[in-house]
Amino acid sequence: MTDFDKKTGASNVVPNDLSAFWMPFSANRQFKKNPRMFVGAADMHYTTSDGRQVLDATAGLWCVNAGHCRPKITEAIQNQAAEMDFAPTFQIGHPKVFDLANKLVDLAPDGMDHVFFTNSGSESVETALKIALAYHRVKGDGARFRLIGRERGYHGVNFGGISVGGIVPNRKMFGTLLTGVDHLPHTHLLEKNAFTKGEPEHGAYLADELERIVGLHDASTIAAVIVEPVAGSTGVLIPPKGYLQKLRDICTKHGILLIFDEVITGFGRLGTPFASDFYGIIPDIMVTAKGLTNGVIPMGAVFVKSEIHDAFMSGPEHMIEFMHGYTYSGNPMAAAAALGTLATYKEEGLLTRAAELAPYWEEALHSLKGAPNVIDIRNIGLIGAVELAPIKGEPTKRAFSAFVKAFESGLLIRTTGDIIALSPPLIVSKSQIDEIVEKLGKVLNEVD
Ligand code: PXG
Repeated sequence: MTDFDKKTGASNVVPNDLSAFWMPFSANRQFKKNPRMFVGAADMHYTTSDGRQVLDATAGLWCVNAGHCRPKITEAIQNQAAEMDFAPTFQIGHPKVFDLANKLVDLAPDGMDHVFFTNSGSESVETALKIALAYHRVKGDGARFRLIGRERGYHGVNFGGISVGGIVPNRKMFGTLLTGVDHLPHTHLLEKNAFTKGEPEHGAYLADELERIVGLHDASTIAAVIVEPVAGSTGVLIPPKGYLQKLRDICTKHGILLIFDEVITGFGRLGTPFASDFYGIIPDIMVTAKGLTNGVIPMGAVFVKSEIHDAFMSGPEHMIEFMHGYTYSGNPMAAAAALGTLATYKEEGLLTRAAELAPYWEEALHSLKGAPNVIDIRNIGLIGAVELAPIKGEPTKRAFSAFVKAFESGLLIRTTGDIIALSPPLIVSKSQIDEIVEKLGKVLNEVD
């Protein structure tokens, strides 16, 4: 590809030396021997550096919910860059961030009337955990310091998030982590629930483990429970029927805050604005990022119930109520991108589109049952997963080969362990769903 930009110095020519960039969550040496580069994107497709089209079955990294390079969002960013590049939000404001906050709380479940801005899912998680701890303290209940996560949970990569998270390789290298953390068991019951369409039947009882944890530590020491309503990163674990309601009931009973990490489920992934709407369960704090700006400018948002926000609003009025925030919390470029994104979602009905497509998606995906090495297929909303049997002694290798083969055949999938995760942009058409499944089927037949 060509296009050297004289003004910025940026180039779409693939550089000869790839060594300087230490790539995140990547097999750096493997990649640099045989790089895969995207240089363009539009709607459902990426363009590679060798000029091929790749169908995006992962919405980038679960974030490009409206599809790529959508005009309203592009225009919003372009205009904002020319109008006002940056403005602080510490002790000063700019109108778009207030407008955005109002629009977001209108979209959020009832009672979640306040929003705190961050720049990523990881920062949203840290913010939510800090709000939970500080909330109990401002209420005079500061002995509630414990945080409860779940095995296989993913809550980003910062210290709070990996402490409550439950993905072992993300934790084991990093020392003592936060103290006072405990974990619920994960909900993956492969023997009982394999090939379930939608919500699995078995496993609601696993929420009762929270009662055991409360019994062990005493409720008066527990600040919050954090879970992903649908666990994404670990390989798509869908909550068993009744499980989330049980968690909600146990938290309410013991005065423990329930935090839903909706970084991947937020903004239409399940066919409702949030998973909370899908399951009819309102948490106390809701963590979001990704789809908030269509992934275009980094931004996260933490929603809280009024009673939590209001508990902080005491003391002298000139005092800062919550000692927390990021330089870029609610910055103008991100706010503009989010407003453009929300407008696009609204105009195109994207926050409910997954509900219309879900039955078609489900049938298409489950047609892969019987393909070589497939030990489970699961789906909910516009999320899907195909779990493969690992190669003996070489975990992750089979799925990674599938990823590389899929890329070569013009399909972008995500893999984690030996699980293939799918989450196409919410603009996907039925024929593109067919294409995803057909291409994936071929790949599954080709990998060893
Ligand atoms: N919480 C959840 C539930 C997430 O899925 C984060 C927090 C952290 O967000 P940031 O913006 O800090 O990355 C995430 C991120 C994958 C994949 O392939 C998932 C994420 C990120 C990258 C890849 O499943 N989720």
